[in-house]
Amino acid sequence: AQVWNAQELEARWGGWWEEQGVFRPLDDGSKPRRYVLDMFPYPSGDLHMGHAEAFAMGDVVTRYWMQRGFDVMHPIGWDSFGLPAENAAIKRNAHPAEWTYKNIETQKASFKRYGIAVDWDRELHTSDPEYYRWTQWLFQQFYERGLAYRKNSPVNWCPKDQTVLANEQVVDGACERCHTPVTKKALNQWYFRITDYADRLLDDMAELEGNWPDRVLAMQRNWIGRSQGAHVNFVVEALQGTGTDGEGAERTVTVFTTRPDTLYGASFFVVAADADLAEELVAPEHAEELAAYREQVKALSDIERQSTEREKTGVFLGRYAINPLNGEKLPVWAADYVLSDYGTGAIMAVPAHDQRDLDFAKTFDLPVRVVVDTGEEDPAETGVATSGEGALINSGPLDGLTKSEAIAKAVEIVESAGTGEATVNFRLRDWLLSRQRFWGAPIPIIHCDACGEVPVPEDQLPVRLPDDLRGEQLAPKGQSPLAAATDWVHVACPSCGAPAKRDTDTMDTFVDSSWYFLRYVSPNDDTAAFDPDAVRRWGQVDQYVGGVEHAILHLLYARFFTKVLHDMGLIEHTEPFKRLLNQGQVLNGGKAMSKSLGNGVDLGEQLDEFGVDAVRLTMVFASPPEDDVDWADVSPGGAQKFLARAWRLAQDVTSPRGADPAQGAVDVRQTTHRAVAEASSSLDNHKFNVVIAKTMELVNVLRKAIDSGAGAADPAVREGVEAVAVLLSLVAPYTAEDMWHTLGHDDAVLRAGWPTVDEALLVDDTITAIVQIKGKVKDRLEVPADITESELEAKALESEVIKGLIGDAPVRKVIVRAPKLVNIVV
Ligand code: ANZ
Ligand code: ZN
Repeated sequence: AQVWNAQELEARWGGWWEEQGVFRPLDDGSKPRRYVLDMFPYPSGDLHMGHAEAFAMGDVVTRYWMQRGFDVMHPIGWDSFGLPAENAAIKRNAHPAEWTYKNIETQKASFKRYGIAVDWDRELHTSDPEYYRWTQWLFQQFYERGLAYRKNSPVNWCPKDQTVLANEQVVDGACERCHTPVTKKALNQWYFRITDYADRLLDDMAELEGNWPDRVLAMQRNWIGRSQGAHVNFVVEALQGTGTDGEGAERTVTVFTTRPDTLYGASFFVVAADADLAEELVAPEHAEELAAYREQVKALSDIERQSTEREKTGVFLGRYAINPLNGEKLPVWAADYVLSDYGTGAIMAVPAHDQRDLDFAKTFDLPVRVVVDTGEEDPAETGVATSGEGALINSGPLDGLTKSEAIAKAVEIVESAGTGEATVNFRLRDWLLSRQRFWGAPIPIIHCDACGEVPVPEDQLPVRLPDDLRGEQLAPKGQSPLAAATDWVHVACPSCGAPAKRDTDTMDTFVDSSWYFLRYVSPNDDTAAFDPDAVRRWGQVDQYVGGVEHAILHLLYARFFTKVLHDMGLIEHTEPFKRLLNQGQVLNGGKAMSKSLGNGVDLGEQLDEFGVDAVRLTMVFASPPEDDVDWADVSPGGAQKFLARAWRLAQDVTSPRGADPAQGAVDVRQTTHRAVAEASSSLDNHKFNVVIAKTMELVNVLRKAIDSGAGAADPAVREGVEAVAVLLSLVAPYTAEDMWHTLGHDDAVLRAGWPTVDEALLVDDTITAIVQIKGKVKDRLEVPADITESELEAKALESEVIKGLIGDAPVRKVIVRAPKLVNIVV
């Protein structure tokens, strides 16, 4: 007798699906379209367990929608620019492309073995000139619209790696790669003006509600950080020599506050120590002290600066700011806990109601004045600022008002006096996109002494990376390695012809991944980044699948790009990803796999030992897709046994194709139709593990039917086994395909179509209803499945058991949930 053998099945069907074009969408309008996308992999080496988990989940959705009759596009590509390739090249005296494309070949072979239903014809690499040409083109579109610009500003700088770091690359104040403390350095860098889209990035989240995980929406919202508040102007007195204002002139400094109601509680004024403003305001006798303090602040990260654990530090500037509401003079300080790039970089300090201000006031012995009576103890005594609701006190015209009334009133007063206005402030910063690195898309700008910034003409794109730099030449040296490629750098200005220089920075790889989902619709188009008609046909990504580590930046940037492209009139939709699924992690022994713990599991070894199908099935069966899978707790060996059992069913069926299942055993048919119905609803609710549980139940019933009953010749058994093959086609492609062909079909099982459920087979004739008294189960009744609420109530109250228990006690309430439950309250 034949036995189920994973290697044999993989050899038999590997490559066949691609030959048959099973994974390629028709794109001819004959069926409704669906677009499924897994976040594309970085080609760091071979596939690992994390990929295996993520892609197994995305594939369930893809294959299910294919079976349901959709024309599904499920593409794959490679996020193939980035630092690891550059580091490997430096170490091996090679070019980053060598390492990158070799890894891609390895990973690609593994993906094919893993049987993912992707259309390989759409494969893309972000490091191909055919791709980055359009990344550069998009940069220029942004540039023309004023959405890409250069500015000189302090950026995170790793003194060891000699490169700029994005905020997310700074972990606890240190470089995430080499752990060197990060400093700030003023540099001229490129930015995307994502802050122009802050409101829309927030507001459009309404349409994602319920379709994206709540925690991801919360993280996006928090990152954008909209604060409702006011700008209030303070006049800083007797300031000498402020340029155009002349000698002795006054100078207005604006603060951002979310609590204008507390204006009467302001007792000092603070500007960010690292802001130019601090230097402009400082009185000459304090200038030296400030300069020393600024040096000290430079070395700190924003996180350290805002830490509540650190002792507050600061320098008095010898100036006073006048409170526009009551004319009070507030001493002006410079401190590091106020950030230069948030709000206006200056605050009015209200120590009674803001903990940071209170800590500062305690350190420097500054006054604390309560202006909101919250009923709590005096902050000056307790050291705890109060932020609750209460009536205003010590606040002149605001006295007696509630917090929100006082906010409105204070805004009204400053607005009518012309000393302030209501405003909205965002935490979101513009996106710093330039990197002093080699392996990325060159910024397509030429710098000319006469003309300034000149975009490379469109017909000269792509600006290709030079291919003659190797090893040490790629190492970071405080400026981009491209600066050393002299032949490459020196060009004629496209505008005036004079000698000019290329921009030597490359783009953050997040730029590449902000539009790749659009490229897939027309991956070989060499006339445009994407074909707008094709984008219209496919629309949004219907289901996006990827890790929660991308919950903020990648998704935010992709959303931003989508909105800009919409505004350019190139696409209709404004959100890229309709539904988002964050798959869990694969752990081992309850912990993330890591080299240092030595608990890594090698995917290749698992596949060799158990076969692709058993590994995939184990991933999906372990838990709902969002939950982590602990590889120490699962049993790929058990999955193998189950697959072998399912596979044997197909070998045993003897009834011919097309036999009428209605002639077969009804109980077998009921199990089949119930399994399919429950699988459908579980798939719609992303409970993929339940699908497997239902399939297992069905396999058991079919085995029994074959071994006894009407046996292998029963057409109801054939119907059931065909359903098993279709259900398994979502997770165990090799086994399912083989079963399908054993059952006499020639076409791919993915083209079988989802079994049609006969509703009549779903209803049980009778059902067991539970009768409770005050929530405790007291009796069980066999009732018709379609019993009405009033019939069920009557039956319950007539039950001898229940009558005996209730006795003479009056029935106060009867809750009925037909056909399953009655709860009587006495
Ligand atoms: C007075 C005040 C009184 C404040 C009070 C708070 C409570 P969010 O909600 O995060 O927007 N602030 C403004 N700019 C700042 C900066 N550059 N660095 C550090 N802190 C800054 O916070 C806004 C509040 O944070 C502002 O409202 C300001 O303090 C402070 F009982 O003004 B508040
Ligand atoms: Zn020029």
